[in-house]
Amino acid sequence: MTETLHFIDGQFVPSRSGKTFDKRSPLDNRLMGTVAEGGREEVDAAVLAARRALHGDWGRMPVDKRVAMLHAVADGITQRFDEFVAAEEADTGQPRHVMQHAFVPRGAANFKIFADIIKNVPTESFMLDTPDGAGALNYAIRKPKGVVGVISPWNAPFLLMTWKVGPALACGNTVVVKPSEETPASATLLGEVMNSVGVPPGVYNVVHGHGPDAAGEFLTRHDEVDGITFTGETRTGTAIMKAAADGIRDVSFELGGKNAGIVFADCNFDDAVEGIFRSAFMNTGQVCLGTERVYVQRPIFDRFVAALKARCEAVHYGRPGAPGSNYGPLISQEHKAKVLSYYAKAVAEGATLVTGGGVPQMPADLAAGAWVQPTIWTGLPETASVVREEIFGPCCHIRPFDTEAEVVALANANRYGLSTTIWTQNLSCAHRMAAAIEVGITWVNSWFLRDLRTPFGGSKQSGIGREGGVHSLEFYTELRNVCIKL
Ligand code: NAD
Ligand code: 6OD
Repeated sequence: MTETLHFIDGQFVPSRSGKTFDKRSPLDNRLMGTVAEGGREEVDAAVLAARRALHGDWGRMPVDKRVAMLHAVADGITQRFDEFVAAEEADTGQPRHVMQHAFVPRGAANFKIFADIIKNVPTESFMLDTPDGAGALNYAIRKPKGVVGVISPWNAPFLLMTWKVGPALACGNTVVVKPSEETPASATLLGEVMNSVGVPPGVYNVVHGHGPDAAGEFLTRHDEVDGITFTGETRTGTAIMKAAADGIRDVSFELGGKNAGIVFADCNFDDAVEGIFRSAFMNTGQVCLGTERVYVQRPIFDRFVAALKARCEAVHYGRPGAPGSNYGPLISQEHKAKVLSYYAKAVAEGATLVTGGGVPQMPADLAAGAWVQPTIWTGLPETASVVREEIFGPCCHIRPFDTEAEVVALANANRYGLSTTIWTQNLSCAHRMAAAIEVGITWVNSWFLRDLRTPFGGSKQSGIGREGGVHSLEFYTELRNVCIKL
């Protein structure tokens, strides 16, 4: 049994109230331990510690030293790689290879990339002509935004939390993180790394707890928080934006998606099947960039559906690291109930069930876990719930199309605009599609292939702002202009 504590001002502490909540394993619903339930007092203590650090050692630290420290954080993560993998595995139940090859290495990379970027960022300057001929020099300086509230979800906890904390710290801010209540472990472990490499107390703080009327909301409403960066559901984004409006605080949002995968008849067939399989079913479909709507050009439609069905039926459910296991459970019993309610709705609304649609037969020791089958439907209109709404589970609806214009209209007819994946060997078609589809990220013949220097974020109701590379600086710094009359 574990006891997960807050990390405030460099110390691991319980809640003053003594309140905790239970953490259960997604694999078998076993009680794994308790997590401190933060309230106003913990949020207040963390934010004030962050404010002190901002004006103290961290604020005064030369950039070179800060950059070296963030490299040391990245190295510290790498040195404790197996512990981070174990923490993520225990919280999410996802396959070990996903943690080892994708999610945990990104934690270290998220610190390195922004440390390197901050060393090399130029600022603009202008020479102004003045009537007396002397001129005036304008130049911009970048300052940290201040105390940044980071609110993160459970689906790729360490990757997504460090994707915010890395640039925030690189830019000289201090942070208070409120990780998802479902996945508290890796954020807490990172506190140990911060202490071990000498990051000053108060620079990185973690308060555990829930969202509405709890630690999450208290953080977003705190007067001493200068900006809020959030990844999660669109409707939570709405609540956070309202809270931020009260203090005129800036927000950066990475929200939900209902992403289209588009497969043209001229694609490399095997690559497309594998690519769509990954985009729809990796992490048990719990990826914001994942594909829940698939459009396949008519000449290859039946063959594609059959191939994807076969791929789904070949998954191996199991514990992370068990021989052959490549498919995990959903995050929780609540999420399982939500996904299964969509499985029922799809059938009620007239779907043809190609595969899945329920709960797999599991061995006795895993039977109580949050397992659901990878599921494919066809035959639904675009108005059906499972075609319009984000489910965030291992499922997709596949529909045939004939022309480029038709599929562009289908893909765009949704309130979300996060990402798309397009499979074709016709590069001109790929360029036309990329320009026409209303999303923040288009992948062609690939999916979730990330270059951290590029702008990342969502269009429409999938987000506000772009992070990644120098774009992260737009949120995590304030630009000030200085004008000197010569
Ligand atoms: P969620 O919105 O339920 O929770 C995210 C975080 O917000 C949690 O820490 C939660 O405690 C907190 N929270 C909830 N209500 C709050 C409130 N009123 N005030 C302050 N904090 C609050 O999301 P989730 O279920 O953890 O994650 C899944 C969602 O995240 C999906 O919609 C997915 O698409 C989205 N997501 C988006 C991206 C992206 O890059 N666009 C990435 C990952 C996940
Ligand atoms: O790769 C990233 O930076 C990122 N934010 C990924 C989001 C994954 C969503 O589940």
